[in-house]
Parts: sequence; structure tokens; C-alpha cells
Amino acid sequence: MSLTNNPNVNKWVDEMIALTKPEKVVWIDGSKAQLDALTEEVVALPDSSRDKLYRLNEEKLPGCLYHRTLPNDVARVEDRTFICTSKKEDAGPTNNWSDPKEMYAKLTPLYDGVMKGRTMYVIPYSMGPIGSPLAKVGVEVSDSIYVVLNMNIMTRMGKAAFDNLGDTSDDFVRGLHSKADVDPENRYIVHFPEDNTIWSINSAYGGNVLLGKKCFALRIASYQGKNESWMAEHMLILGIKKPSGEMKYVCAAFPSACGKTNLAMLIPPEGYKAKGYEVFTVGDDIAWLKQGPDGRLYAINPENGFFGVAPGTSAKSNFNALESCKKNTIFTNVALNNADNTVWWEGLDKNPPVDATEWKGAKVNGPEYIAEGGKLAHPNSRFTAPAENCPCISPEFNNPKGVPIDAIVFGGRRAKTAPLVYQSFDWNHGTFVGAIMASETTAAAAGAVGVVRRDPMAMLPFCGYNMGDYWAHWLDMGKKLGDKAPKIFNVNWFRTDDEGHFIWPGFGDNMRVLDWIIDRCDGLAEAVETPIGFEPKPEDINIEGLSDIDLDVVKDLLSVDKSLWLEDCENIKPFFEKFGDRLPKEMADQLSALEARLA
Ligand code: GTP
Ligand code: SPV
Ligand code: MN
Repeated sequence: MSLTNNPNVNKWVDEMIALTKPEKVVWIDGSKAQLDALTEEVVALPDSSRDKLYRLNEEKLPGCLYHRTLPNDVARVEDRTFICTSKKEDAGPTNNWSDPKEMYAKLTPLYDGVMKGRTMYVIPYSMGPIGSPLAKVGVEVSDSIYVVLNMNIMTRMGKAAFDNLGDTSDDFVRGLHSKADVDPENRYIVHFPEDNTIWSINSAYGGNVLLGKKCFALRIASYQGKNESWMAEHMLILGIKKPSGEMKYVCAAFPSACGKTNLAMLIPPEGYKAKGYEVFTVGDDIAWLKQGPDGRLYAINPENGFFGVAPGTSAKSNFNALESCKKNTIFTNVALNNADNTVWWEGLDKNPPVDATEWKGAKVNGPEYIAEGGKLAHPNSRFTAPAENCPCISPEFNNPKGVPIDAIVFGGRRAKTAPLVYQSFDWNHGTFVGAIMASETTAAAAGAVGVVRRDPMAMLPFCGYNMGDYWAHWLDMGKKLGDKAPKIFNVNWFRTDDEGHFIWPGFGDNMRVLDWIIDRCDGLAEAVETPIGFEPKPEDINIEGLSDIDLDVVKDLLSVDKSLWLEDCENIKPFFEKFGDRLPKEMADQLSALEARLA
């Protein structure tokens, strides 16, 4: 029985039923009884089922579940991700494109009857607090209970989303997902921005199938934002409470697995805590930003949970993330400690379980397996944890208005070029700073790891339209915001020494850089003008309490190697040229100006 009178929803769901021919259709109301029953069903599956989830130690990890995906299905697949706009130019040179008609024709046979003998779950959800003027509704149909249970954590899922949509609106994103045979050769993650539609097939992993996340909240939403004058960005949102009690809000865009969750949940160093600084998490991955009635830029986190990278998460590196995944969390592709039915991953602690199950499902001796070069957890293994579990979740997390943003920060993994921090001269230059971002690739996407690539605004895999038009949209937003626009910065936690070790301690100590950033916003810190932007005076980065860092190290972290930067400019030129006449003239002018300042 349908859960809504909305004829647009019902008509579309009927079409999806006719196409995929499920044996049964279940509308997800979001009730505990229904979720409990689905959990019961999925944990009762035989070990041989690839859909199986396992319950974990009820005392140590109450309400937690464990799942393994196929080894060929452990990350986003950028080469199989498409933006299908009527005109190729509207998808732009950085997206895979196919004509929508052709793509529908190609995929329809793959979906035809794909749910025969299976159940279709119809999942209504809201991205953003229900009733927020910034929130939007999506409906995902899927043949996976894993998807239902994850969507329950990641979104506001259930009947309330339909109530919010109302009985007549057509403004909802239609997501069709089938795991099909999890066949990598026929795996497609396809977006039809002009139809508010997403089709995903032959994957059962995270970002490929939780369609509210990257597919909707970034690719489709970025396109909507362009048309409706708001922004969807791959950004964390954090609040810093100053000793005076004043709150400052910062958004930061780093590419996948480059530190968003960690920064969002940062615990300030002792010296800062003693002074009264506190950090609150609003979001760890995605921000939707819109100009508010007072002219400032406001952000909401459209998500309701964290789909976080497990490896490297420890009580020391990210206490708040670890606390967040101690109950009602789903773990994917981590290792099992069979002695007590708990989870383990590289970097959790120094004691890999002896009686372990590695992420592919083999029973192994953990320490021996690692000594032989094996990894117990997949590098992109993840936890899906409810935001409400997070000890430092912001009191504003559910505020429908969002939070006013003071600073926008860009950053990536750069071993040499980018300094620890610099500030852009103004909004337009800041847009350029975001546009010329580059970062080393990570395990979050299938393919080579550690290769430097251009990743503008950390949106390369997530921009749902022509990136040239996206930069133009940024420039337009800057015009609208005028002197109320957030200040724009760039950071790099990943500079390395000659032996390849990270120089900056990172994690909680990143507070020391945020400190300079918010002081700049308040007009309380000085800066030095350099060819690339404003930099702190080395002595203005607080290094009190850091044993390995002295003023000379800070100087080194802030140094700008002009020859490396000129080399980077040579790399940016052909990248910009790909956009042809869609490259805003302002971006080309900014590049020439940068070169002139460096020369
Ligand atoms: P996605 O969820 O893929 O978007 O990733 P993310 O940007 O949220 O990255 P996350 O915070 O999960 O960090 C990814 C990896 O970077 C982890 O292995 C962290 O330990 C490491 N990392 C995060 N912050 C820092 C830092 O300040 N310094 C160093 N050296 N490593 C860091
Ligand atoms: C990312 O890759 O940036 C993620 C994980 O946050 S996924 O949802 O798989 O995209
Ligand atoms: Mn992400």
C-alpha cells in the first residue's frame, strides 16, 4: 500500500514496478517495528548470501551491524558515473556524458525484470531537517535492505518525508537502485539532472547506492542550486565557540578521504580548551548553502549521519567519530575480532585481533596477516553512524535555518606546493583558489591511489553540470553576497619532509590554523601579502605545547616555492582550456594575475 496520495510519486513508483517486476513492494514508513523486522530478516540470511548483515556484540556495540561487500565493489566508480544532460556541453569536460535518451535505452534492458523474486523497498527521505526551507525530498526504490538500513541513518527517512512533500508537488528526486548481479561490467551510476532522476545498478556499496548522498545531495543538488541560486558543496560544517561565547562557523571542502570528518569533529589542544574554545560538528561531508534574509550565507547539513572512513579512526585521532560508532552503527568492510564479535581496522589501536576475519571474509591470524603485508580492513571501509551519537554534535544541527558561515576553507593532499594556510585576496580570487585545487587520489574511489589530480572545490567527481558554469555560479553568488560573503582560505595538512613524513601534526592541532582563520574573519590577526594570497606571520600560528614544531618549521610549512607554483600554473592552463568558452573570463584573468605575481 502506498504511503502517499501524491500522484507524481505513485505514478513513478508504478513505472518502476512495471520495469523491474518485483515480487513484493514494501513502502518504508521509518517505524522502529518495520526497521527491526528488516534487520531480523537480513541477519537471518545464510552466510553464503552476499546481502547478509551480522549483529555485533550487543554489550560493547549495541544495535550495531556488520556487512561485507564484494571485493569488486568497495568504492565509488568514477569511470562508470555519468551526467546525462540533453547537451553534452552542459555536462562539461570533467564528467562522463551520454545522451539521456540513449542512456535510458541502454539501461532499461538491464532493469527489465531485475527485481523478479525480490522485494522492492520504496524509501521516502528528506535531505535536510524536515520542514527546513533548504531541505528537499527524495524517493529511492531499491532491492537492498542494506540500503534501507543505511538510508535510515544517513537521512530523515520515512513517512514524514512524504508528508513534507505534500499531495501535489513534483519536486522530489527519483532514485532507482538495483544491486542486480553486482556485475562490475554492467555497473552504472547515472544522473539525469533535467529529470530529477538517478539510476544506479550493479553495485551494493555506499556512495554508489545511498542515492541521497553524493548522487542527490551533490550531483543533482549542485545542478538545482545553479538554477535556484544556492550551492551544494562537498564540505564539512563546524562551529567554533570562542571564549567570549561567540560562535564562528566554517565550511571546508577537502577531497574524499582528505580529512573532512576529522576536522569536523576536532578536539582542540589543551591550551585552547583551557581558554574556553569548543568545537561543534554540524556536518562532515556535504553542505547546502543559501543566502539568508540578513544577506549572509547559511549552511545546512543535508545528511543525518556520517558515512566515515574507518581506518585511521582512533580514540587519539578522532575520539568523537569513534564514540559516534559505538551504537546503532553499520560497519562495512572492516575486520571482525571473532574473540568478542567486535570490529577492528588499521589504526584503531596497536592490537590487531589474533582471531580475525579480514574484510573479504577469510579467517586469519591478524598480527601474522599484517606482518605479511595484508590489510585486515579495506582502506575505504566505513562506518555509518547516526549524527545524534556524536558527543560534539552542534545544538544547531537540526536548525531549519542553518548556520551563518564566516569562512570557507579549501584543502587537499599536497606533498609540497600548497602551504599550511593562506587566505584569498577576495571572493573572486577565492573562487580561483578553489578552482585550482589539486590533491592526491585516495581509496575512496576505484583506481590508482596517490596520483595528484586537479580537483576543483573537491567537486571533480560530484559536480552535476559543466564545471565552468559552476565557477560562474560561484562568482555570481559572490556578487549577491557582497561584503557579507565568507572569507575564503586554503589549507594543507599533508606537506611532507624529505623522508615522506607529514610535517604538520594535523588532527586536533589543526585548531591552531582555524584560530588564525577565525581571527582573520574578525580582523584580529595580521597577514603577509604573498603572490598566492595572504599568509600568517609564522609567529601568529600558535605552536605552544607542540614538541616537534618550532618557528623554523612553521616558516618552512608556510614557504611558497615559486618554481613549483609556476609549474602548477603550466598544469592549470590545459585544464582550464578544456572548458573553452564556458571558462569564466575571471578565471583566466586570475591565472594570468597569479603568474604575473609569481614572475
Ligand atoms: P570522505 O568521507 O571520503 O569524504 O573523507 P573525509 O574527507 O571525511 O576524510 P577523513 O576525515 O575520514 O580522513 C581520511 C584520512 O585522512 C584518515 O585516514 C585520517 O586519519 C587522515 N587525516 C585526517 N585528518 C588528517 C590530518 O590533519 N593530518 C593527517 N596527516 N592525516 C589526516
Ligand atoms: C566520498 O567518497 O567522498 C565519501 C564516501 O564521502 S561515498 O559516499 O562513497 O562517496
Ligand atoms: Mn565525502
